[in-house]
Amino acid sequence: MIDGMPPQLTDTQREVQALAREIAEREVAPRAAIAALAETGLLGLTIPEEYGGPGLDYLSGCLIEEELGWGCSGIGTSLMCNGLATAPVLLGASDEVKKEFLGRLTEEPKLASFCLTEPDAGSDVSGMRTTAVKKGDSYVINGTKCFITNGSHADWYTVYAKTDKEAGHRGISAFVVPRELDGVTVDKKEDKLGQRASDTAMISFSDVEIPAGYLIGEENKGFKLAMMTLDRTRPGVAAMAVGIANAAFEFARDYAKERVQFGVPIAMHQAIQFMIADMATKVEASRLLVWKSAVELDQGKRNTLISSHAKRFAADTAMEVTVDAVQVYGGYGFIKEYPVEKLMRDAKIMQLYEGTSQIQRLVIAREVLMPRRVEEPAAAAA
Ligand code: COS
Repeated sequence: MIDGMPPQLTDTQREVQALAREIAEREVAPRAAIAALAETGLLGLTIPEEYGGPGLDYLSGCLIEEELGWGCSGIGTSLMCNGLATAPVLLGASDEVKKEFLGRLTEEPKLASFCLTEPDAGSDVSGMRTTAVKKGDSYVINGTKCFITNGSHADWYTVYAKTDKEAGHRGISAFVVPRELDGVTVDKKEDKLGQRASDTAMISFSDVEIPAGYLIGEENKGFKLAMMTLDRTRPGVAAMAVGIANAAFEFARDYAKERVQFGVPIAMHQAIQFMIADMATKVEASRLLVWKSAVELDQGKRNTLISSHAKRFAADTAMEVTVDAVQVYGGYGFIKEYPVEKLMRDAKIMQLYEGTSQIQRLVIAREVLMPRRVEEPAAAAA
């Protein structure tokens, strides 16, 4: 890719994109079923071939996420969550841990979850209270994590915990915690505004003892692993937001050509035309940001800035475009029988999870005003 130019998709990437659209149309949009979808191979896209995964590049992953978001972002989130849980493992875990836990996901259609957020620590990651205390060859984990996607169904969790309570972000470590261990409980399944097809749960860890080898990377380096993970997953979330926005745009465009008011299709009224035009521009611009953020990852570059640009802009776009799509539908837009109110409800989470739009602005402002050289943990160099 020439700097600043949109990438040209390869034939393989075009095939992946077409396949994802076909699956979204055939399986996702009409009926949501994780098990059936898992058989299509859409779980764990970025797991390398040596661990049994397809080892897809990030851009291909984003093409798939956009199409799934177009079909149903709740299902998309459920399917893509393994990518979030496995990213820190791929970045920093020992080969033994990678083989065991990535293997669990590639041998069978199983799920894994990423446990960072806590009831009192959302945007402020360093405020977490979960602790991991070293005891001989083990760590003992205590704490509660909330808003965990696929939490009720996960086979294992990536859990962040304080290994040094006094050290702020420099006292956090990451671990793999198998679900089957004593002390792991699913406390609460959340009832949500949107993405109702995805499972969101609260998980508690009460004196959960794990082998010391389940530490991911170095002790007290978990915060950076979390940030590096989000750099890698935000493009995919942004891609899903593009899918939602694109679906809302397509519905609004088609409806505007059919709905007749004042004797002409409403698409003939400039008030509607300008809304449709703005939707089209925003979808297009979001997609370009997403692709650029994914391509930088595929080129091995640190993509923090562009990743936040993409997540912020695509999430806000999804919200704006879906609200406008409801407006184009008028009163029908408010009725559940019509497709756009669901898209509007689903869009809201895009501005909240994996870093709110305000956190993305914070990251952007820091990167623009005070760019700094970030030392990434050694295990993550590859
Ligand atoms: N990659 C690697 N390292 C990074 C990094 C990145 N993208 N971003 C920050 N770091 C490093 C910094 O270099 C700094 O390193 P040192 O310890 O060597 O100084 C350290 O991490 C702390 O960075 P910073 O001072 O920016 O941390 P803050 O506590 O101010 O937090 C925000 C930064 C707010 C951006 C972070 O907490 C965040 O992203 N919060 C949102 C979390 C989120 O998305 N939650 C959603 C749930 S996950 S589904």
